[in-house]
Amino acid sequence: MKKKTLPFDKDLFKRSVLYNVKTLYRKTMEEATPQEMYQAAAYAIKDAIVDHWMTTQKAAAEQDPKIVYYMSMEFLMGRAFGNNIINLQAYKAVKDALEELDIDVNVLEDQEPDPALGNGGLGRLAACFLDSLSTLGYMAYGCGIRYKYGMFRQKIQDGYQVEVPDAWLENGNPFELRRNEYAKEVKFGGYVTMYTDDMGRTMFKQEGYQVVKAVPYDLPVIGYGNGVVNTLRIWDAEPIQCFQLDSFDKGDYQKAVEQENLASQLCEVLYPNDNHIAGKELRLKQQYFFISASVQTAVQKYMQNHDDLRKFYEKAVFQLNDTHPTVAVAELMRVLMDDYQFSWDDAWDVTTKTCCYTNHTIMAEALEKWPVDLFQRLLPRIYQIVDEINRRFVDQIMRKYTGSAGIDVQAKIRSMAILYDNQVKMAHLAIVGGHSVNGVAKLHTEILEKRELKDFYEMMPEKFNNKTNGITQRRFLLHANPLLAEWVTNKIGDGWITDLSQMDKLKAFANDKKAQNEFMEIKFKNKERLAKYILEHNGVKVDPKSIFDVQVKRLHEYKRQLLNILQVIHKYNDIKTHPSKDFYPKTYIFGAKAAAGYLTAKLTIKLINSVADVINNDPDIGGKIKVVFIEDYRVSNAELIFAAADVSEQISTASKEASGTGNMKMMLNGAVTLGTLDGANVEIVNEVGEENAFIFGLTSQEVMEYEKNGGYNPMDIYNSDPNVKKVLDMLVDGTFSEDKELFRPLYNCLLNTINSSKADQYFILKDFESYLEAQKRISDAYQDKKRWAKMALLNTASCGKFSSDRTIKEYVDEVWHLDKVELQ
Ligand code: T68
Repeated sequence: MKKKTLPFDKDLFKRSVLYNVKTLYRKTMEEATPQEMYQAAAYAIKDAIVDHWMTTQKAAAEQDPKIVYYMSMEFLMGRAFGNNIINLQAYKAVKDALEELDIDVNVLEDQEPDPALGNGGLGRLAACFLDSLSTLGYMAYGCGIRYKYGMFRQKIQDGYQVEVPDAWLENGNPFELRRNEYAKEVKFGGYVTMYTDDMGRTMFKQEGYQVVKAVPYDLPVIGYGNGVVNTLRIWDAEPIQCFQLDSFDKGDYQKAVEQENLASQLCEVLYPNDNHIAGKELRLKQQYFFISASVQTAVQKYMQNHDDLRKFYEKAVFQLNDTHPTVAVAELMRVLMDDYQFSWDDAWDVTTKTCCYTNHTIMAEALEKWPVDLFQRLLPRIYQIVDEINRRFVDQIMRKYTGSAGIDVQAKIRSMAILYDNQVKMAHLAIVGGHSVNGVAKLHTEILEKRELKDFYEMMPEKFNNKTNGITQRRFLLHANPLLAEWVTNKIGDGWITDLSQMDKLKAFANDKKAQNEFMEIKFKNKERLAKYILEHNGVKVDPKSIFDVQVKRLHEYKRQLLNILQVIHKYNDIKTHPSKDFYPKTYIFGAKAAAGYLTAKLTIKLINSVADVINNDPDIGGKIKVVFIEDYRVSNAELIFAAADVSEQISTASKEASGTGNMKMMLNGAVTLGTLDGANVEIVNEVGEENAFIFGLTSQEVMEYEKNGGYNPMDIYNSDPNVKKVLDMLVDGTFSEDKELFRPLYNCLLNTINSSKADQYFILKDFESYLEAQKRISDAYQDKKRWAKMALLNTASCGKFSSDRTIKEYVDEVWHLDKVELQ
């Protein structure tokens, strides 16, 4: 039976590209620049999308399904053009049409800036979820911020990271629609007054505030092959125009200027921190800005075709992507009580049934807390509501635990109150104000339940659940690795595109010599593709026959890029001292952005580049190892990198990486995991089998045990392990920099001679030996071509669980309870 595919009119597309070039630029195809051609083609694709978009919205209006609002400060979407035509099932038609116009689709795709409205895993997860929601046919809105500048572009100068603004909107965004008609007002500051309404009720009102206009821009999110198009709605801030004159007349010129400044600053730039909260006032403003606009929109949309707002939660659910959108709890309360005259209890019932919270990290520096005075000054009415939520919750704690044997009620309040120590604890507000709390991998959820959020779990176990992360195979295989995608389809059909569990069928080929050869041949071609990119961008020639050992992710101490580069230094020493020893060539590939103010992370980047310089230019090494730092790691080059990886470095300190998703993307592309038993690695190893992964290091139990007992003394290892001593000494003996002191801070992080309990907080030296040994096992395994091919193939074959389609199904079945929208 031939499967139905979406119709796509290739000739119309061609005509519309020509027409667009003419009307947008007054040019012919011959005169147009590649950027202009890209714009023309993107607008032509948008035309095709809009039809599906309208059909979807019409069907949704008729069928009235429940909608999920995925609220997130970050959506790391990556380029849209290629992904859109893939999901429209029009990639080939578009490629052919463009060829007929003498345009290479790849060249065109490279014209698109990579929208980087996110830092890393959390933002990319949001993007994968939207893709899955549309593909599965559920109605969803992504709600976020249209940052003028996204994640900075990274330049490497003299080995150092330099941040360059990311002006992604410079040439406009052909896929977006400005929806002025849905603009909302968002209020900041001022004070709260009380009044009695016509019915004699006590009401509250914010006065003397500043106001900005929130204007939504809609981006289409296309389901694969089903015609469903959802909306990513990102908000921009604009000054309320007429106000300026009015207030000038009233002599309130100062305020008018302040409002204008506020509007111009609000959406200027994404905070570039991953797993770290800077606690800046503007950040809280950003949070309330997009949440207030989104909550108002959701309520108004519901009220268009329903009359009983007490049943709001039957048609809407808010998923809060970490604590950053948590003011949604109080904002929904405010709208229900102040705008719709709900009683507290009715508003609370609706709010808790609507909100759900996902935790993405246990890193202490990422826990969001706001000083009460700042919070109260900026959001006076919201603060009042949070204060009351807290009062009632503390009351509940006291009622539950007072008189219980062996329970210290004050300790419970200390650990769970929303307001404590003059701080607003956003995670606590999210847990109390919703009905679902989830971690992002089994181990992570267990750690939340047993340790980080233990008291909450004991008090309200029914709220807790796990949703192991996933990734979309449409972007990370079908688009990123067309050769492998085609091979998989030839072997098992194309069902995997929307049902990744079908990858299991590939297991039948694990011992098939021909299949193994084909698989490795494809990997080789992808390595050649990456080698070309590296030559072009780094000027370094790498050998595609060498093992491509890859660690790409944000730079953070807990992710332990430092462990990796120390191991490389050791390998370098080893080859220098034993030049004739058999050693299989390896290319170590790094890619990582460091938050602009994170000095240790930035210095680690410099170290990697300095080590690369020394090793790549040392004739004694003869190319046996190469080290490459890929500049400006982002979604678009990630697609090339994942496809080419042999080894996937997932080496975080056990217990610190909540899940990881790069691990899944590499597994999908047939890379073998070299990792600790952390985050989703645990589940990856479970799926693929221990014999098809390389696991090393302390377990999370062991790490947590050490932490409880004040750490360990790395000096003991330094003194007893000559390998470790030599490598560490090289950090400060001038081998990698003329200035011997340059890398001293990294040395001191590992060996804090003043305070040993502050030393090596991420257990790098503790895991060093075990890591070296795992690296050796990898090199041995790779030389057995058959064994490696089988392992790599089995990784691809075992990745079924890690589709974001599976994650979304679990959210739908267990938390959101959405209905599918049916298109005729
Ligand atoms: C990541 N978190 C987790 N945070 O580190 C990763 N933080 O293990 C997990 O796989 C991923 O989330 C998806 O669940 C982040 O990416 C941030 O980016 C972030 C941003 C702002 C403030 C704090």
